[in-house]
Amino acid sequence: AGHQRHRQAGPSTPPSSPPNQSLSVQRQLYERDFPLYKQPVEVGHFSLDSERRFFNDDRQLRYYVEPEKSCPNFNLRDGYRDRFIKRDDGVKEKLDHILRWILANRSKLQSKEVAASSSPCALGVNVVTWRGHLTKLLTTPYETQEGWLLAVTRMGGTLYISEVETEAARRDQEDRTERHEEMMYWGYKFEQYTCADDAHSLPDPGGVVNTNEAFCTVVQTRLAEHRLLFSGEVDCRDKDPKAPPPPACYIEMKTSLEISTPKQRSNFHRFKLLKWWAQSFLPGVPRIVAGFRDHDGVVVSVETFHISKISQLIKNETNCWKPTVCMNFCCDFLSFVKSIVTEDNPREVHLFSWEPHRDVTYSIHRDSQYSFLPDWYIREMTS
Ligand code: 0WD
Ligand code: CA
Repeated sequence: AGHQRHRQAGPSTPPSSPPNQSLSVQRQLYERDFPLYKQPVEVGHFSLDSERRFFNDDRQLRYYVEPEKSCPNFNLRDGYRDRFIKRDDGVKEKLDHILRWILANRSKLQSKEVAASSSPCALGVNVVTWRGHLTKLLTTPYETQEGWLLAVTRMGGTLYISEVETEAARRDQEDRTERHEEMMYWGYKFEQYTCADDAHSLPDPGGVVNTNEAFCTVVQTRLAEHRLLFSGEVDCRDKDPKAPPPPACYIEMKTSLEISTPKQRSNFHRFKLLKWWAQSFLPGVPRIVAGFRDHDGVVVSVETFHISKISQLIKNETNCWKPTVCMNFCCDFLSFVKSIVTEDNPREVHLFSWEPHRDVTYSIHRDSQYSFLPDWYIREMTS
């Protein structure tokens, strides 16, 4: 079990100014100018095949095929019983795929600037994580339902951030209804109706949906002083060979209940678009293709959302979210983590924890169940 650490000064904090021991998530604290967020650059990608095997290539990348009609009548329930192979979500992969990618591509990462600097950090980045974990941070100031646990380890000057499932999330997963279980399939089925395996072929709605398969982009960017390296799953790309290079050619696919009342529209803007925006803004994916479905899982319309236009779209909504609050909170959280996690030790984990209506706090664990950097990675990076 962990214990709250009492004030302890690290190398970057003189004894006279110990780091704060908690971080507030109150929105008004983050309403300032939009922080610097450099255009994300794709530094690589990888694929996970139907058996969840890692490949350092883009074999799983798919190509978007615009539906024939704007009202396409896709039945998202088709194949749920007989043509669906679901990934085993009991297997916790933590950062493993990203770490494999890093080992296979180390030479591409170390810039001259880093190699020449006086305090070289092995990778030249401050933070390594999944895009999905950063999405959770961006939406935290507006989240009232679900908390999170993020495990952090510093090694070679880089902070590795990996999510730990909360008790509440584990319960929710166990209590999922049959209907909810099926609805989780609908998003993948929509991808199958709209994505083809290569630029010249058509989607195959008669095939099997296998959620082991994934194509992930690895991007590098900077949020204020934090150099970030993260990976995110990408649904498909523009099939035009003249489309801009990644990540600008990527497209995120989503499904959502059709909007029929002003209340539904307002909720869509205030809650769903926040999550959609945060997820795609982070890696620089410029557009989302949304399939609006009815209660029976039939897609009744398809609409494109441009990420750069979402903040305009929501401006007339009262009590709405602000991109600047999301980004400033994430930036301050990373600075908070950096001030707390000062010991370079792959076996130590600081577990940052947050529940709605609370501050972010942390506990420290050594050689515990929370350690997440695998030996094969530690060995390779410290030799
Ligand atoms: O084991 C874990 N605790 C996690 C594993 C947590 C988060 C991610 N992952 C892994 C999976 O290997 C997955 O391939 O990350 C990959 C996706 O990472 P991400 O892009 O950082 O995650 P996120 O942005 O939350 O999700 C992107 C897509 C989702 O699409 P929608 O449109 O529903 O947001 O990745 C899928 C899902 O299709 N996805 C997952 N696939 C497999 N395992 C998972 C997951 N745990 N979470 C989301
Ligand atoms: Ca998606």
